[in-house]
Amino acid sequence: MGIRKLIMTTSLLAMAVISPAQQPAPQETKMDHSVSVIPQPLLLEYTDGEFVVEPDLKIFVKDKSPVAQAAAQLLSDKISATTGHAVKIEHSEPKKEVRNAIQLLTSSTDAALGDEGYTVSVTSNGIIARAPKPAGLLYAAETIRQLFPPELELKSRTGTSPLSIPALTIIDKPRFSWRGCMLDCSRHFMEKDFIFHYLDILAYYKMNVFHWHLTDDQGWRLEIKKYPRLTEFGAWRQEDGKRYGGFYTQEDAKEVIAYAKKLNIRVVPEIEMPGHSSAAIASYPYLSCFENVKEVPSQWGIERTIMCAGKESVFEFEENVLAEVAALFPDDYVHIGGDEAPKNNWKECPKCQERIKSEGLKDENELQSYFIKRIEKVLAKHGKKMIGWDEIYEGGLSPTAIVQYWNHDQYFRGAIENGNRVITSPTKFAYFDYPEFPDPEKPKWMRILPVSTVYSFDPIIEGVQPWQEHLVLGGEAPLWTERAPQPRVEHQLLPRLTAFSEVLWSRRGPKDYNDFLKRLDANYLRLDAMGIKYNPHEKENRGKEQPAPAQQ
Ligand code: TNX
Repeated sequence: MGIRKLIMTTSLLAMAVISPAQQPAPQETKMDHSVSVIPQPLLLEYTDGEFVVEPDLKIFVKDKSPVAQAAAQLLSDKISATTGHAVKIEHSEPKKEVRNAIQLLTSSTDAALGDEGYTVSVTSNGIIARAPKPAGLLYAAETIRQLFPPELELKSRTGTSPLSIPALTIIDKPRFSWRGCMLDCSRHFMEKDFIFHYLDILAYYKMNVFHWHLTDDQGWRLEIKKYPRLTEFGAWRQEDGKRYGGFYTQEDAKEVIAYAKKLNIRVVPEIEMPGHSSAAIASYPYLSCFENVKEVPSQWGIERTIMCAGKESVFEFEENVLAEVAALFPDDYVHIGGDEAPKNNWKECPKCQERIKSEGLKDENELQSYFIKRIEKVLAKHGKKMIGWDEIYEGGLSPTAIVQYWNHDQYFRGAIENGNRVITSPTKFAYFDYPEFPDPEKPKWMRILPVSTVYSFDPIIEGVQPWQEHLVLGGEAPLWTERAPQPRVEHQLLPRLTAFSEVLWSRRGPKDYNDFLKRLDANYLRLDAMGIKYNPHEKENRGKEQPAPAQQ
Protein backbone atom coordinates (compact mmCIF):
# COMPACT_ATOMS: atom_id res chain seq x y z
CA MET A 1 0.00 0.00 0.00
CA GLY A 2 1.40 3.42 -0.97
CA ILE A 3 1.90 6.07 1.69
CA ARG A 4 -0.96 8.25 0.45
CA LYS A 5 -3.39 5.35 0.66
CA LEU A 6 -2.06 4.31 4.01
CA ILE A 7 -2.71 7.76 5.43
CA MET A 8 -6.14 7.78 3.90
CA THR A 9 -7.03 4.36 5.23
CA THR A 10 -5.87 5.28 8.69
CA SER A 11 -7.96 8.42 8.72
CA LEU A 12 -10.98 6.56 7.34
CA LEU A 13 -10.54 3.99 10.06
CA ALA A 14 -10.49 6.73 12.68
CA MET A 15 -13.77 7.97 11.26
CA ALA A 16 -15.18 4.47 11.23
CA VAL A 17 -14.63 3.92 14.92
CA ILE A 18 -16.21 7.11 16.19
CA SER A 19 -19.75 6.67 17.47
CA PRO A 20 -22.41 6.08 14.79
CA ALA A 21 -24.34 9.26 15.57
CA GLN A 22 -21.28 11.39 14.79
CA GLN A 23 -20.45 9.74 11.50
CA PRO A 24 -20.70 11.70 8.31
CA ALA A 25 -22.61 10.18 5.39
CA PRO A 26 -20.65 7.57 3.40
CA GLN A 27 -18.60 9.23 0.72
CA GLU A 28 -19.08 7.96 -2.77
CA THR A 29 -17.27 10.28 -5.11
CA LYS A 30 -17.81 8.84 -8.53
CA MET A 31 -14.84 8.26 -10.81
CA ASP A 32 -15.24 6.38 -14.04
CA HIS A 33 -17.22 3.45 -12.58
CA SER A 34 -19.39 3.08 -9.57
CA VAL A 35 -20.16 0.09 -7.43
CA SER A 36 -23.30 -0.85 -5.53
CA VAL A 37 -23.05 -2.78 -2.32
CA ILE A 38 -25.95 -4.00 -0.16
CA PRO A 39 -25.88 -3.63 2.79
CA GLN A 40 -24.26 -0.23 2.43
CA PRO A 41 -20.69 -0.22 3.82
CA LEU A 42 -19.72 2.26 6.49
CA LEU A 43 -17.20 4.04 4.28
CA LEU A 44 -16.41 3.68 0.60
CA GLU A 45 -13.98 5.92 -1.22
CA TYR A 46 -12.85 5.67 -4.81
CA THR A 47 -9.18 6.05 -5.65
CA ASP A 48 -7.41 6.07 -9.03
CA GLY A 49 -7.32 3.25 -11.52
CA GLU A 50 -8.86 -0.19 -11.60
CA PHE A 51 -8.03 -3.80 -10.94
CA VAL A 52 -8.41 -6.16 -13.88
CA VAL A 53 -8.39 -9.91 -13.27
CA GLU A 54 -5.74 -11.70 -15.30
CA PRO A 55 -5.75 -15.45 -15.98
CA ASP A 56 -3.14 -16.37 -13.35
CA LEU A 57 -4.98 -14.66 -10.48
CA LYS A 58 -4.14 -16.12 -7.05
CA ILE A 59 -5.86 -15.88 -3.71
CA PHE A 60 -3.72 -15.82 -0.56
CA VAL A 61 -5.20 -16.86 2.77
CA LYS A 62 -3.05 -17.92 5.69
CA ASP A 63 -5.71 -18.12 8.38
CA LYS A 64 -6.73 -21.77 8.68
CA SER A 65 -10.16 -21.24 10.22
CA PRO A 66 -13.10 -22.69 8.27
CA VAL A 67 -14.60 -19.22 7.80
CA ALA A 68 -11.44 -17.68 6.31
CA GLN A 69 -10.97 -20.71 4.08
CA ALA A 70 -14.60 -20.51 2.98
CA ALA A 71 -14.09 -16.82 2.11
CA ALA A 72 -11.19 -17.72 -0.19
CA GLN A 73 -13.05 -20.66 -1.70
CA LEU A 74 -16.10 -18.54 -2.41
CA LEU A 75 -14.09 -16.01 -4.42
CA SER A 76 -12.09 -18.71 -6.15
CA ASP A 77 -15.24 -20.61 -7.19
CA LYS A 78 -17.00 -17.53 -8.51
CA ILE A 79 -14.04 -16.10 -10.41
CA SER A 80 -13.03 -19.49 -11.81
CA ALA A 81 -16.55 -20.16 -13.09
CA THR A 82 -16.85 -16.75 -14.74
CA THR A 83 -13.40 -16.48 -16.27
CA GLY A 84 -12.91 -20.14 -17.12
CA HIS A 85 -9.47 -20.02 -15.42
CA ALA A 86 -9.02 -21.95 -12.20
CA VAL A 87 -8.05 -19.52 -9.44
CA LYS A 88 -5.45 -21.04 -7.16
CA ILE A 89 -5.60 -20.60 -3.39
CA GLU A 90 -2.23 -20.23 -1.62
CA HIS A 91 -2.39 -20.98 2.10
CA SER A 92 0.17 -18.38 3.05
CA GLU A 93 0.86 -14.67 3.02
CA PRO A 94 2.88 -13.48 0.03
CA LYS A 95 6.56 -12.81 0.92
CA LYS A 96 6.72 -9.59 -1.09
CA GLU A 97 4.34 -7.37 -2.98
CA VAL A 98 2.44 -9.41 -5.57
CA ARG A 99 0.46 -8.46 -8.60
CA ASN A 100 -2.83 -9.94 -9.73
CA ALA A 101 -3.70 -11.31 -6.32
CA ILE A 102 -6.47 -11.22 -3.76
CA GLN A 103 -5.06 -11.30 -0.24
CA LEU A 104 -7.25 -12.17 2.72
CA LEU A 105 -5.32 -11.20 5.84
CA THR A 106 -6.05 -11.40 9.54
CA SER A 107 -2.65 -9.94 10.44
CA SER A 108 -1.92 -6.26 11.18
CA THR A 109 -5.50 -5.11 11.36
CA ASP A 110 -7.24 -2.65 13.60
CA ALA A 111 -9.05 -4.37 16.47
CA ALA A 112 -11.61 -1.55 16.40
CA LEU A 113 -13.18 -3.27 13.41
CA GLY A 114 -14.52 -5.84 15.87
CA ASP A 115 -15.55 -9.45 15.30
CA GLU A 116 -17.16 -8.85 11.92
CA GLY A 117 -15.58 -5.71 10.48
CA TYR A 118 -13.08 -5.54 7.65
CA THR A 119 -11.31 -3.28 5.19
CA VAL A 120 -10.92 -3.81 1.46
CA SER A 121 -8.42 -1.99 -0.65
CA VAL A 122 -8.60 -2.38 -4.43
CA THR A 123 -5.70 -1.07 -6.52
CA SER A 124 -4.41 -1.88 -9.99
CA ASN A 125 -2.20 -4.48 -8.29
CA GLY A 126 -4.99 -6.45 -6.76
CA ILE A 127 -7.20 -6.64 -3.71
CA ILE A 128 -6.18 -6.69 -0.06
CA ALA A 129 -8.83 -7.50 2.55
CA ARG A 130 -7.96 -7.25 6.21
CA ALA A 131 -10.02 -8.21 9.23
CA PRO A 132 -9.22 -8.84 12.89
CA LYS A 133 -11.36 -12.00 12.81
CA PRO A 134 -12.13 -14.58 10.09
CA ALA A 135 -15.79 -13.48 9.96
CA GLY A 136 -14.60 -10.10 8.70
CA LEU A 137 -12.79 -11.84 5.84
CA LEU A 138 -15.97 -13.62 4.86
CA TYR A 139 -17.83 -10.30 4.77
CA ALA A 140 -14.97 -8.77 2.81
CA ALA A 141 -15.34 -11.62 0.30
CA GLU A 142 -19.10 -11.06 0.09
CA THR A 143 -18.47 -7.37 -0.54
CA ILE A 144 -15.81 -8.14 -3.17
CA ARG A 145 -18.39 -10.33 -4.94
CA GLN A 146 -20.62 -7.28 -5.23
CA LEU A 147 -17.77 -5.09 -6.48
CA PHE A 148 -17.35 -7.27 -9.56
CA PRO A 149 -19.85 -7.00 -12.41
CA PRO A 150 -23.04 -9.11 -12.09
CA GLU A 151 -21.66 -11.74 -14.52
CA LEU A 152 -19.64 -13.03 -11.58
CA GLU A 153 -22.83 -14.66 -10.34
CA LEU A 154 -23.48 -16.63 -13.49
CA LYS A 155 -23.00 -20.35 -12.98
CA SER A 156 -20.78 -20.64 -16.01
CA ARG A 157 -18.75 -18.49 -18.36
CA THR A 158 -20.66 -16.54 -20.98
CA GLY A 159 -18.70 -13.47 -21.98
CA THR A 160 -15.12 -12.76 -22.86
CA SER A 161 -14.69 -9.29 -21.35
CA PRO A 162 -12.28 -9.27 -18.40
CA LEU A 163 -13.56 -8.89 -14.85
CA SER A 164 -12.63 -5.60 -13.26
CA ILE A 165 -13.23 -3.45 -10.19
CA PRO A 166 -12.57 0.30 -9.82
CA ALA A 167 -9.83 1.17 -7.34
CA LEU A 168 -11.35 1.95 -3.96
CA THR A 169 -11.12 1.58 -0.23
CA ILE A 170 -13.87 0.24 2.00
CA ILE A 171 -14.05 0.22 5.76
CA ASP A 172 -16.99 -1.62 7.17
CA LYS A 173 -18.48 -3.08 10.29
CA PRO A 174 -22.02 -3.94 11.37
CA ARG A 175 -24.35 -1.89 13.50
CA PHE A 176 -26.04 -4.89 15.19
CA SER A 177 -24.59 -8.22 16.19
CA TRP A 178 -27.87 -10.15 15.76
CA ARG A 179 -28.91 -10.15 12.11
CA GLY A 180 -31.32 -12.98 11.58
CA CYS A 181 -33.82 -14.69 9.35
CA MET A 182 -36.24 -17.31 10.56
CA LEU A 183 -37.41 -20.07 8.26
CA ASP A 184 -40.47 -22.10 9.20
CA CYS A 185 -39.66 -25.65 8.09
CA SER A 186 -42.65 -27.13 9.91
CA ARG A 187 -45.57 -25.78 7.90
CA HIS A 188 -43.63 -26.88 4.83
CA PHE A 189 -40.62 -29.11 4.94
CA MET A 190 -37.60 -27.61 3.16
CA GLU A 191 -34.98 -29.90 1.68
CA LYS A 192 -31.48 -29.83 3.14
CA ASP A 193 -29.94 -28.59 -0.12
CA PHE A 194 -32.43 -25.77 -0.14
CA ILE A 195 -31.39 -24.84 3.40
CA PHE A 196 -27.78 -24.60 2.14
CA HIS A 197 -28.96 -22.30 -0.64
CA TYR A 198 -30.95 -20.21 1.86
CA LEU A 199 -27.84 -19.90 4.03
CA ASP A 200 -25.82 -18.76 1.00
CA ILE A 201 -28.35 -15.99 0.45
CA LEU A 202 -28.25 -14.95 4.10
CA ALA A 203 -24.44 -14.75 4.05
CA TYR A 204 -24.52 -12.77 0.80
CA TYR A 205 -26.36 -10.04 2.71
CA LYS A 206 -24.16 -10.47 5.81
CA MET A 207 -26.87 -11.99 7.96
CA ASN A 208 -25.47 -14.08 10.78
CA VAL A 209 -28.39 -15.88 12.45
CA PHE A 210 -30.43 -18.72 10.98
CA HIS A 211 -33.40 -19.23 13.27
CA TRP A 212 -34.61 -22.69 12.32
CA HIS A 213 -38.28 -23.22 13.18
CA LEU A 214 -38.29 -26.99 13.47
CA THR A 215 -41.52 -27.88 15.22
CA ASP A 216 -45.09 -26.65 15.03
CA ASP A 217 -48.63 -27.97 14.82
CA GLN A 218 -48.31 -29.22 11.25
CA GLY A 219 -45.05 -31.15 11.52
CA TRP A 220 -42.16 -32.12 13.78
CA ARG A 221 -38.98 -31.95 11.71
CA LEU A 222 -36.05 -32.95 13.88
CA GLU A 223 -35.04 -36.51 14.69
CA ILE A 224 -35.06 -37.07 18.47
CA LYS A 225 -33.56 -40.47 19.24
CA LYS A 226 -35.51 -40.99 22.45
CA TYR A 227 -38.86 -40.24 20.82
CA PRO A 228 -38.83 -41.83 17.36
CA ARG A 229 -42.56 -41.34 16.81
CA LEU A 230 -41.98 -37.57 16.60
CA THR A 231 -40.58 -38.05 13.12
CA GLU A 232 -42.03 -41.45 12.19
CA PHE A 233 -45.53 -40.09 12.77
CA GLY A 234 -45.30 -36.40 13.71
CA ALA A 235 -43.41 -35.34 10.56
CA TRP A 236 -46.26 -36.34 8.25
CA ARG A 237 -49.73 -35.06 7.56
CA GLN A 238 -52.44 -35.75 5.03
CA GLU A 239 -52.54 -33.31 2.16
CA ASP A 240 -54.82 -33.90 -0.83
CA GLY A 241 -55.19 -37.50 0.32
CA LYS A 242 -51.43 -38.05 0.38
CA ARG A 243 -48.88 -38.44 3.17
CA TYR A 244 -46.91 -35.20 3.11
CA GLY A 245 -43.90 -34.04 5.10
CA GLY A 246 -40.31 -34.87 5.91
CA PHE A 247 -37.71 -34.42 8.62
CA TYR A 248 -34.03 -33.81 9.30
CA THR A 249 -31.94 -36.55 10.84
CA GLN A 250 -29.46 -35.43 13.45
CA GLU A 251 -26.77 -35.99 10.81
CA ASP A 252 -28.63 -33.62 8.46
CA ALA A 253 -28.74 -31.01 11.23
CA LYS A 254 -25.00 -31.40 11.79
CA GLU A 255 -24.38 -30.77 8.07
CA VAL A 256 -26.54 -27.65 8.18
CA ILE A 257 -24.72 -26.41 11.29
CA ALA A 258 -21.29 -27.04 9.69
CA TYR A 259 -22.35 -25.31 6.47
CA ALA A 260 -23.67 -22.32 8.40
CA LYS A 261 -20.56 -22.12 10.55
CA LYS A 262 -18.37 -21.58 7.49
CA LEU A 263 -20.64 -18.68 6.58
CA ASN A 264 -20.43 -17.17 10.08
CA ILE A 265 -24.07 -18.01 10.66
CA ARG A 266 -25.24 -19.27 14.02
CA VAL A 267 -28.07 -21.78 13.91
CA VAL A 268 -30.71 -21.22 16.56
CA PRO A 269 -33.15 -24.15 16.70
CA GLU A 270 -36.73 -23.50 17.73
CA ILE A 271 -38.63 -26.20 19.57
CA GLU A 272 -42.13 -24.85 20.21
CA MET A 273 -43.85 -25.24 23.57
CA PRO A 274 -46.35 -25.25 25.21
CA GLY A 275 -48.47 -24.13 22.20
CA HIS A 276 -48.02 -24.93 18.52
CA SER A 277 -47.23 -28.49 19.60
CA SER A 278 -49.92 -30.59 17.93
CA ALA A 279 -47.45 -32.66 15.90
CA ALA A 280 -45.71 -33.73 19.12
CA ILE A 281 -49.01 -34.29 20.89
CA ALA A 282 -50.38 -36.37 18.00
CA SER A 283 -47.25 -38.52 18.27
CA TYR A 284 -47.46 -38.82 22.07
CA PRO A 285 -51.00 -37.88 23.15
CA TYR A 286 -50.11 -38.05 26.88
CA LEU A 287 -48.37 -34.67 26.38
CA SER A 288 -51.77 -32.93 26.31
CA CYS A 289 -54.31 -32.45 29.07
CA PHE A 290 -57.07 -34.58 27.54
CA GLU A 291 -55.25 -36.79 24.98
CA ASN A 292 -57.72 -35.69 22.33
CA VAL A 293 -55.37 -34.90 19.42
CA LYS A 294 -54.37 -38.00 17.46
CA GLU A 295 -53.61 -36.61 13.99
CA VAL A 296 -51.09 -34.06 12.76
CA PRO A 297 -53.28 -31.09 11.72
CA SER A 298 -53.29 -30.08 8.09
CA GLN A 299 -55.16 -26.81 8.52
CA TRP A 300 -53.58 -23.49 9.60
CA GLY A 301 -54.44 -21.42 12.64
CA ILE A 302 -53.99 -21.50 16.39
CA GLU A 303 -54.69 -24.95 17.83
CA ARG A 304 -56.55 -25.08 21.15
CA THR A 305 -54.71 -28.13 22.41
CA ILE A 306 -51.35 -27.39 23.97
CA MET A 307 -48.91 -29.24 26.23
CA CYS A 308 -50.25 -29.99 29.70
CA ALA A 309 -48.51 -27.95 32.39
CA GLY A 310 -49.73 -30.17 35.21
CA LYS A 311 -48.13 -33.49 34.26
CA GLU A 312 -44.53 -34.17 35.27
CA SER A 313 -44.24 -36.47 32.25
CA VAL A 314 -44.48 -33.39 29.99
CA PHE A 315 -41.46 -31.78 31.66
CA GLU A 316 -39.61 -35.08 31.44
CA PHE A 317 -40.34 -35.15 27.69
CA GLU A 318 -39.14 -31.56 27.20
CA GLU A 319 -36.02 -32.24 29.27
CA ASN A 320 -35.12 -35.24 27.15
CA VAL A 321 -35.82 -33.46 23.88
CA LEU A 322 -33.83 -30.40 24.93
CA ALA A 323 -30.92 -32.56 26.09
CA GLU A 324 -30.61 -33.92 22.54
CA VAL A 325 -31.13 -30.47 21.00
CA ALA A 326 -28.51 -28.93 23.30
CA ALA A 327 -26.00 -31.65 22.44
CA LEU A 328 -26.63 -31.29 18.72
CA PHE A 329 -26.64 -27.50 18.30
CA PRO A 330 -23.40 -25.89 19.43
CA ASP A 331 -24.80 -22.37 19.63
CA ASP A 332 -25.46 -20.72 22.99
CA TYR A 333 -29.10 -20.00 22.18
CA VAL A 334 -32.19 -22.19 21.95
CA HIS A 335 -35.63 -20.82 21.05
CA ILE A 336 -38.57 -22.40 22.84
CA GLY A 337 -41.42 -20.64 21.04
CA GLY A 338 -43.88 -19.76 23.80
CA ASP A 339 -46.31 -17.93 21.49
CA GLU A 340 -50.04 -18.32 20.97
CA ALA A 341 -50.82 -20.81 23.71
CA PRO A 342 -54.61 -20.79 24.35
CA LYS A 343 -55.33 -21.60 27.98
CA ASN A 344 -58.79 -23.21 27.49
CA ASN A 345 -57.58 -26.71 28.35
CA TRP A 346 -55.49 -25.54 31.28
CA LYS A 347 -58.61 -23.94 32.79
CA GLU A 348 -60.42 -27.26 32.69
CA CYS A 349 -57.55 -29.64 33.42
CA PRO A 350 -57.47 -30.90 37.04
CA LYS A 351 -53.69 -31.44 36.86
CA CYS A 352 -53.03 -27.90 35.62
CA GLN A 353 -55.36 -26.50 38.29
CA GLU A 354 -53.58 -28.59 40.91
CA ARG A 355 -50.25 -27.16 39.73
CA ILE A 356 -51.61 -23.61 40.00
CA LYS A 357 -52.59 -24.36 43.61
CA SER A 358 -49.46 -26.20 44.66
CA GLU A 359 -47.16 -23.55 43.18
CA GLY A 360 -49.23 -20.67 44.59
CA LEU A 361 -49.88 -19.21 41.12
CA LYS A 362 -52.54 -16.63 40.41
CA ASP A 363 -53.87 -17.90 37.10
CA GLU A 364 -53.11 -19.66 33.81
CA ASN A 365 -50.81 -16.84 32.68
CA GLU A 366 -48.65 -17.45 35.71
CA LEU A 367 -48.80 -21.17 34.93
CA GLN A 368 -47.36 -20.40 31.50
CA SER A 369 -44.64 -18.34 33.15
CA TYR A 370 -43.96 -21.28 35.53
CA PHE A 371 -43.67 -23.60 32.49
CA ILE A 372 -41.29 -21.31 30.62
CA LYS A 373 -39.12 -20.54 33.65
CA ARG A 374 -38.77 -24.25 34.38
CA ILE A 375 -37.69 -24.85 30.80
CA GLU A 376 -35.20 -22.00 31.01
CA LYS A 377 -33.56 -23.75 33.96
CA VAL A 378 -33.32 -26.97 31.94
CA LEU A 379 -31.57 -25.08 29.16
CA ALA A 380 -29.27 -23.30 31.61
CA LYS A 381 -28.14 -26.72 32.87
CA HIS A 382 -26.93 -27.36 29.33
CA GLY A 383 -25.25 -23.95 29.19
CA LYS A 384 -27.90 -22.51 26.86
CA LYS A 385 -29.68 -19.19 26.87
CA MET A 386 -33.41 -19.17 26.19
CA ILE A 387 -35.21 -17.10 23.58
CA GLY A 388 -39.01 -16.96 23.39
CA TRP A 389 -41.65 -15.04 21.42
CA ASP A 390 -42.95 -11.99 23.25
CA GLU A 391 -45.83 -13.82 24.99
CA ILE A 392 -43.27 -15.29 27.40
CA TYR A 393 -43.69 -11.91 29.09
CA GLU A 394 -47.21 -12.94 30.22
CA GLY A 395 -47.43 -14.01 33.83
CA GLY A 396 -43.89 -12.86 34.67
CA LEU A 397 -40.60 -12.88 32.80
CA SER A 398 -37.34 -14.24 34.11
CA PRO A 399 -34.58 -11.59 34.04
CA THR A 400 -32.35 -13.69 31.78
CA ALA A 401 -34.85 -14.66 29.07
CA ILE A 402 -34.36 -13.11 25.63
CA VAL A 403 -37.60 -11.82 24.19
CA GLN A 404 -38.35 -11.93 20.48
CA TYR A 405 -40.76 -9.05 19.94
CA TRP A 406 -43.24 -9.75 17.17
CA ASN A 407 -46.67 -8.47 18.03
CA HIS A 408 -47.16 -7.10 21.53
CA ASP A 409 -45.75 -3.58 21.85
CA GLN A 410 -46.44 -3.58 25.58
CA TYR A 411 -44.37 -6.75 26.09
CA PHE A 412 -41.49 -5.24 24.13
CA ARG A 413 -41.58 -2.14 26.29
CA GLY A 414 -42.01 -4.16 29.48
CA ALA A 415 -39.09 -6.42 28.60
CA ILE A 416 -36.83 -3.44 27.92
CA GLU A 417 -37.93 -1.76 31.16
CA ASN A 418 -37.11 -4.99 33.00
CA GLY A 419 -33.64 -5.00 31.47
CA ASN A 420 -34.23 -8.12 29.35
CA ARG A 421 -32.47 -8.46 26.05
CA VAL A 422 -34.69 -8.24 22.97
CA ILE A 423 -34.64 -9.31 19.32
CA THR A 424 -36.93 -7.17 17.18
CA SER A 425 -39.21 -8.80 14.58
CA PRO A 426 -42.36 -6.69 14.50
CA THR A 427 -45.04 -7.93 12.09
CA LYS A 428 -45.35 -4.38 10.72
CA PHE A 429 -41.78 -4.32 9.41
CA ALA A 430 -40.28 -7.79 9.41
CA TYR A 431 -42.90 -10.45 8.57
CA PHE A 432 -41.77 -11.83 5.26
CA ASP A 433 -44.75 -14.17 5.00
CA TYR A 434 -46.92 -11.09 4.45
CA PRO A 435 -47.44 -9.93 0.85
CA GLU A 436 -45.35 -7.12 -0.61
CA PHE A 437 -48.27 -5.78 -2.58
CA PRO A 438 -52.03 -6.49 -2.36
CA ASP A 439 -52.43 -10.17 -3.17
CA PRO A 440 -55.94 -11.66 -3.32
CA GLU A 441 -54.48 -15.08 -2.55
CA LYS A 442 -53.25 -13.97 0.89
CA PRO A 443 -55.62 -13.78 3.88
CA LYS A 444 -57.08 -10.35 4.60
CA TRP A 445 -55.57 -10.09 8.08
CA MET A 446 -52.08 -9.99 6.63
CA ARG A 447 -50.69 -6.49 6.33
CA ILE A 448 -49.00 -5.38 3.16
CA LEU A 449 -45.27 -5.19 3.73
CA PRO A 450 -43.46 -3.45 0.87
CA VAL A 451 -39.68 -3.10 0.64
CA SER A 452 -39.97 0.61 1.48
CA THR A 453 -41.60 -0.21 4.82
CA VAL A 454 -38.94 -2.77 5.67
CA TYR A 455 -36.32 -0.13 4.85
CA SER A 456 -37.96 2.40 7.18
CA PHE A 457 -37.58 0.12 10.21
CA ASP A 458 -35.18 0.88 13.04
CA PRO A 459 -34.68 -1.78 15.74
CA ILE A 460 -34.04 1.02 18.23
CA ILE A 461 -37.76 1.64 18.31
CA GLU A 462 -39.01 5.07 19.41
CA GLY A 463 -39.04 5.35 23.16
CA VAL A 464 -36.03 3.10 23.77
CA GLN A 465 -33.74 5.23 25.91
CA PRO A 466 -30.05 5.60 25.07
CA TRP A 467 -29.08 3.59 28.15
CA GLN A 468 -31.42 0.77 27.05
CA GLU A 469 -30.13 0.49 23.49
CA HIS A 470 -27.61 -2.22 24.34
CA LEU A 471 -30.56 -4.48 25.23
CA VAL A 472 -31.64 -4.55 21.58
CA LEU A 473 -29.48 -7.28 20.08
CA GLY A 474 -30.72 -6.64 16.57
CA GLY A 475 -33.52 -8.01 14.45
CA GLU A 476 -34.90 -10.99 12.64
CA ALA A 477 -37.24 -11.43 9.71
CA PRO A 478 -39.57 -14.37 10.32
CA LEU A 479 -40.58 -16.28 7.22
CA TRP A 480 -43.59 -18.35 8.18
CA THR A 481 -44.50 -20.78 5.47
CA GLU A 482 -48.19 -21.64 5.71
CA ARG A 483 -48.48 -20.08 2.26
CA ALA A 484 -44.88 -20.48 1.17
CA PRO A 485 -43.78 -23.98 0.28
CA GLN A 486 -40.13 -24.28 -0.77
CA PRO A 487 -40.51 -22.98 -4.37
CA ARG A 488 -42.11 -19.78 -3.02
CA VAL A 489 -39.52 -18.94 -0.36
CA GLU A 490 -37.19 -16.85 -2.58
CA HIS A 491 -40.21 -14.77 -3.64
CA GLN A 492 -41.08 -13.99 -0.01
CA LEU A 493 -37.50 -13.36 1.04
CA LEU A 494 -36.32 -11.11 -1.76
CA PRO A 495 -36.01 -8.27 -2.39
CA ARG A 496 -37.16 -7.47 1.19
CA LEU A 497 -34.06 -9.06 2.71
CA THR A 498 -31.90 -6.48 0.88
CA ALA A 499 -33.64 -3.70 2.84
CA PHE A 500 -33.66 -5.63 6.09
CA SER A 501 -29.95 -6.42 5.88
CA GLU A 502 -29.21 -2.74 5.47
CA VAL A 503 -31.38 -1.88 8.48
CA LEU A 504 -29.32 -4.26 10.61
CA TRP A 505 -25.85 -3.79 9.16
CA SER A 506 -25.51 -0.22 7.99
CA ARG A 507 -24.87 2.87 10.03
CA ARG A 508 -27.57 4.57 12.00
CA GLY A 509 -28.90 7.87 10.85
CA PRO A 510 -30.94 9.36 8.08
CA LYS A 511 -31.44 6.86 5.31
CA ASP A 512 -31.50 7.60 1.62
CA TYR A 513 -34.12 5.31 0.10
CA ASN A 514 -33.45 6.60 -3.42
CA ASP A 515 -29.81 5.71 -3.10
CA PHE A 516 -30.83 2.28 -1.81
CA LEU A 517 -33.11 1.82 -4.83
CA LYS A 518 -30.22 2.55 -7.18
CA ARG A 519 -28.17 -0.10 -5.46
CA LEU A 520 -31.18 -2.44 -5.45
CA ASP A 521 -31.48 -2.09 -9.23
CA ALA A 522 -27.87 -3.20 -9.54
CA ASN A 523 -28.56 -5.99 -7.07
CA TYR A 524 -31.49 -7.28 -9.17
CA LEU A 525 -28.98 -7.98 -11.97
CA ARG A 526 -26.97 -10.12 -9.55
CA LEU A 527 -30.05 -11.99 -8.38
CA ASP A 528 -31.00 -12.54 -12.02
CA ALA A 529 -27.55 -13.95 -12.70
CA MET A 530 -27.92 -16.27 -9.69
CA GLY A 531 -31.29 -17.43 -11.05
CA ILE A 532 -33.13 -16.34 -7.89
CA LYS A 533 -36.88 -15.97 -8.25
CA TYR A 534 -37.40 -12.80 -6.24
CA ASN A 535 -40.69 -10.96 -6.12
CA PRO A 536 -40.75 -8.61 -9.18
CA HIS A 537 -43.45 -6.33 -7.78
CA GLU A 538 -41.15 -3.71 -6.29
CA LYS A 539 -39.35 -3.35 -9.60
CA GLU A 540 -42.55 -3.12 -11.59
CA ASN A 541 -44.62 -0.96 -9.22
CA ARG A 542 -42.02 1.32 -7.72
CA GLY A 543 -43.52 4.42 -6.12
CA LYS A 544 -46.95 2.86 -5.63
CA GLU A 545 -46.25 1.46 -2.16
CA GLN A 546 -48.42 2.26 0.84
CA PRO A 547 -46.69 4.60 3.29
CA ALA A 548 -44.84 2.97 6.17
CA PRO A 549 -46.68 2.73 9.50
CA ALA A 550 -45.45 4.41 12.68
CA GLN A 551 -42.78 2.44 14.54
CA GLN A 552 -45.22 1.78 17.39
C1 TNX B 1 -48.06 -15.94 14.14
S1 TNX B 1 -45.34 -15.07 15.06
C2 TNX B 1 -47.32 -17.02 14.52
C3 TNX B 1 -47.07 -18.11 13.56
C4 TNX B 1 -47.78 -17.90 12.26
C5 TNX B 1 -47.69 -16.44 11.86
C6 TNX B 1 -48.29 -16.12 10.54
C7 TNX B 1 -45.64 -16.22 15.98
C8 TNX B 1 -44.79 -16.26 17.12
N1 TNX B 1 -46.64 -17.07 15.71
O1 TNX B 1 -47.40 -19.35 14.13
O2 TNX B 1 -47.21 -18.71 11.32
O3 TNX B 1 -48.31 -15.65 12.85
O4 TNX B 1 -47.99 -14.81 10.16
